[in-house]
Amino acid sequence: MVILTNRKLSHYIPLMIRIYHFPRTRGFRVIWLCEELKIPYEVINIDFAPEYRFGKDYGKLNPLGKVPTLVDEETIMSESGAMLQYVLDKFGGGRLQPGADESSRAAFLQWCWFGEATFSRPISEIVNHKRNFPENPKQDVIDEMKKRCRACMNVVEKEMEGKDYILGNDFSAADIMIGYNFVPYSRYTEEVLSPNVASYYERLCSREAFKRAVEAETK
Ligand SMILES: N[C@@H](CCC(=O)N[C@@H](CS)C(=O)NCC(=O)O)C(=O)O
Repeated sequence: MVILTNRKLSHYIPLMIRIYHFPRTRGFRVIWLCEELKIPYEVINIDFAPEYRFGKDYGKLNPLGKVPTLVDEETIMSESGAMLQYVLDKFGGGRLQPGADESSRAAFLQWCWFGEATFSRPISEIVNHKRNFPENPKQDVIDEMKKRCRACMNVVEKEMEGKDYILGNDFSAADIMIGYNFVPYSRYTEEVLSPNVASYYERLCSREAFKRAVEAETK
């Protein structure tokens, strides 16, 4: 694996999956999955300044100027959950997701979508609100988003009773979709993780692939 920073995109020939990333953002999900599957990938940590994100190079890959972006040959993607599904389907060989005919498939899809569409969303609203209105943040907006974050956390807390992973005994990519949220949750709501969630998160952090992913994104 090679880690590059701010490389000129136009001078670059892709040899493996590239993940345009910024440390401690959603691209971590993709890095973590690649580590779990032990497939080669490359991280390109971009300059997060709007001038770069909306500039002529990166702006072509990701018109919303967000991270992550995944590039695999001709394929360009800008939704982390879709990237996970793409990588699982193309390189996973059936690992880390139940098959379409398995009874846990619906739960798998449910928790993957919950991870981004429902749980990440209010966390991001707090981040965006503070970033866009640093001088004049609206506390009632932030409080409402914190309430929504807590509601998501309560759902996970209840679901994790007596379980190792969100689908039961087996780790899956749904744990990546959900688990990514725990650090920004604590940082932006200023709340500690509830007991079942805290031990779930510890279990996730103790995975070798998780540790390698942390190293890869911060190199
Ligand atoms: N739903 C998208 C969200 C992407 C997203 O919002 N990324 C954040 C970093 S985690 C970002 O680039 N924010 C900058 C902005 O919104 O301007 C995904 O899952 O990839």
